[in-house]
Amino acid sequence: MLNIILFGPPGSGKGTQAKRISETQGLVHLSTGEILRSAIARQTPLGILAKKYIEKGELVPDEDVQQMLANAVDRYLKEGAKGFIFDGFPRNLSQAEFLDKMLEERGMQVDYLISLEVDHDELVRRLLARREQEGRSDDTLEVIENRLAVYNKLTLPVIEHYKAQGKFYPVNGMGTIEEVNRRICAIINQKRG
Ligand code: B4P
Repeated sequence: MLNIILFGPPGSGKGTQAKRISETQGLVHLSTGEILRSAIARQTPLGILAKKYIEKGELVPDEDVQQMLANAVDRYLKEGAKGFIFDGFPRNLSQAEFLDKMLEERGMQVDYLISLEVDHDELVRRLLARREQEGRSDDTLEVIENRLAVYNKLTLPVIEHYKAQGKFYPVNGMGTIEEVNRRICAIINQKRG
């Protein structure tokens, strides 16, 4: 089992890189943002609730996201998953504590957290470019600035939680998708030995 958290602010490339790494490393890519967007599209009770938060750039309540994540982990474990890349989770300290406990109960652990570091202006530029291409409702300038503020206030402290466990690996997230991917793979390969 190998469980990696791919961490970083909105627009840092978490989703982009997690998808690639899951393919090359044979890990399940679990994106809470993607699961929530799918619930919104299907208009499930969770989707109807999540929409109100996502459109404002706020975090969806912990209990709902945590339950959703645990269900997804159990489903993939039943299918024989060999490990996970967590993308967009944990997003605050209580989610980090939940993740540690949930994995421990299943005989697993977070092996390490890879944190993508990107300048504020570049984050805004990438998300506005995505708005042009995909029209995501939370990629407007006002909502992007709120997502970044929420990240700085609630999500950044998660780094200290895993630093204290000796599991924190920062990566320069500036540059092309290929360049960033090579930096991430270098860490994974070094850890795998
Ligand atoms: P997410 O789906 O996680 O959205 P995100 O933070 O914007 O990251 P994403 O992975 O999509 O973007 P990426 O940086 O890869 O969350 C959306 C919302 O869901 C949250 O705001 C929250 O409301 C809710 N939510 C999710 N998880 C939650 C949780 N655990 N608890 C509570 N609420 C939760 O890419 C951005 C763009 O940059 C892309 O267009 C990409 O192509 C481009 N890009 C990537 N790398 C690049 C590079 N190197 N150069 C140029 N462009 C690049």
